[in-house]
Amino acid sequence: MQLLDGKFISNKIKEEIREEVEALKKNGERPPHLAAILVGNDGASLTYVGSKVRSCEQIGFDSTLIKLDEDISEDKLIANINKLNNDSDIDGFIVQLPLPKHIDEEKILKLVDPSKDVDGFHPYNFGKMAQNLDSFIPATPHGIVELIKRYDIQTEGKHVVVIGRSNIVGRPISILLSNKSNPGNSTVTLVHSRTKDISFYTKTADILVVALGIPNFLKSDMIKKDVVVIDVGITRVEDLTKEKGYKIVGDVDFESVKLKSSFITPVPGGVGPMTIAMLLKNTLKARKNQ
Ligand code: L34
Repeated sequence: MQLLDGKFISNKIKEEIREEVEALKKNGERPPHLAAILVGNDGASLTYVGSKVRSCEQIGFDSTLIKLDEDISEDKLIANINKLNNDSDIDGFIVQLPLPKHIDEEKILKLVDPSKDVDGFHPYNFGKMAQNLDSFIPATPHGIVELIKRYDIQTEGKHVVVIGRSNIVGRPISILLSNKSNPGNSTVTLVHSRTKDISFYTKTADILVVALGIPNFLKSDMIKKDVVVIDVGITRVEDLTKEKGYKIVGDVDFESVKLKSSFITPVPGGVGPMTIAMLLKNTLKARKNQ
């Protein structure tokens, strides 16, 4: 078993971007500028957005964090989005999800200018991705593809089973790995909550992407030997022995599954840090496109 060390690879990517930013600045150009809108005070969202802003500082990006009240009206949120769309100093921005229930997420994501949509959630970018055209690829699936690439894991002709069909992870990674590309060219099966007998499919997988948000869902009796396991789950579970009062648990029963797998991502330190690195990469791309 070999660990897919997302923490290590993400630091490498950040260093690569930092060097590019330095070169931009030496050329007299301004650095990329990322903005993030955070609505409410969800603990996990605060951590993720905080980490995104800190990473910007590390690599020489400008960043702007816009914190809005949990009970902000949809109209006021939209006004903030329009402002960022029209601000030529901002290269890209994200609206951190989830949003409070009274706000229509789908409506909001459609209002982000596709040229600043560094999350790749706008239907325009999602459609381009699905047609294998150049676009912003959502950071988490983009990070998974990059991890596979950097560890030189072969995907052509392999059976990839994706568990979960979210717009953020399951659906896009299933598209990316079935695209005519490298990594890609896989035979992809997408299973979900309405699939009959998920184990039937997971047992035939060469590569498994587990993104359904149920801690320890994937057990070792559901996989064949030497499978590559990508764990996208990241649930906070109360643990009073820890300083923060919780621990982070993935969707994979790591201790048993690792014994049967060829490669496996840890949680934390796997896909999470890669998500942040690829958001930065998308922001650099947005800057260059301007
Ligand atoms: N708009 N909303 C938007 N874009 C995104 O790309 C996200 N996502 C997901 C949630 N909502 C979003 C993220 O940023 C998930 N996500 C994310 C980002 C970073 C990490 C995890 C999820 C991360 O850094 N995870 C660390 C542990 C962090 C901790 O201590 O909680 C890890 O090592 O996995």
